[in-house]
Amino acid sequence: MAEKTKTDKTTAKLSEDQLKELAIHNRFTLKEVKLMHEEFFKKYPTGKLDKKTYLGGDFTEKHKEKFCQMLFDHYDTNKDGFVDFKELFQIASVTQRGTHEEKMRYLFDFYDLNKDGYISEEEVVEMVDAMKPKDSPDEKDNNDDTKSVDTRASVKEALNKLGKKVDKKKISFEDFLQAASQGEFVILFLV
Ligand SMILES: [Ca+2]
Ligand SMILES: [Ca+2]
Repeated sequence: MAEKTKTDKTTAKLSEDQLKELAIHNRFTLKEVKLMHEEFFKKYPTGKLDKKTYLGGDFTEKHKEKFCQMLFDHYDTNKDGFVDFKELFQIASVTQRGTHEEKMRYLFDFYDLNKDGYISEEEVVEMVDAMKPKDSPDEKDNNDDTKSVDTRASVKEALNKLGKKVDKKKISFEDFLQAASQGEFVILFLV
């Protein structure tokens, strides 16, 4: 049972046609896609990045592990427990070549943890908590509940600042976009 060998030969590299398709639909040149594809397979010969490898990477600071797990889950769009080249490429496509609205949509979807189309107070609290360093001296004596209360107060305050546009503390994508255009989302996401 423990022996679950992953001899998955189906995770072969993408074909030239598939790469061409990706390039066309994502505002990249074929040369750029090929290069990224090559780099990805050099790093992950199986074509799959698993969570353990991702979390063990240089970019994961210990206290941000929860946040990195959330990021990984967001990248893994088909929820098979791995991030493959196509999934990773989609991120590059949005962050490097996307329009402002596409980038905002991506950020919005990330914060919308339960994917109901709204960012709720709970979701912002959870995200902010995940991003907070867990080992700062001030917080050592506090338990998780106390920390959440502090976070909740800051989040409430930030949401109130968006109050005129936010209905019942739930932010729709339109609210989000409008707030972002006025620079207000910076307040919201840096509490
Ligand atoms: Ca996946
Ligand atoms: Ca939601």
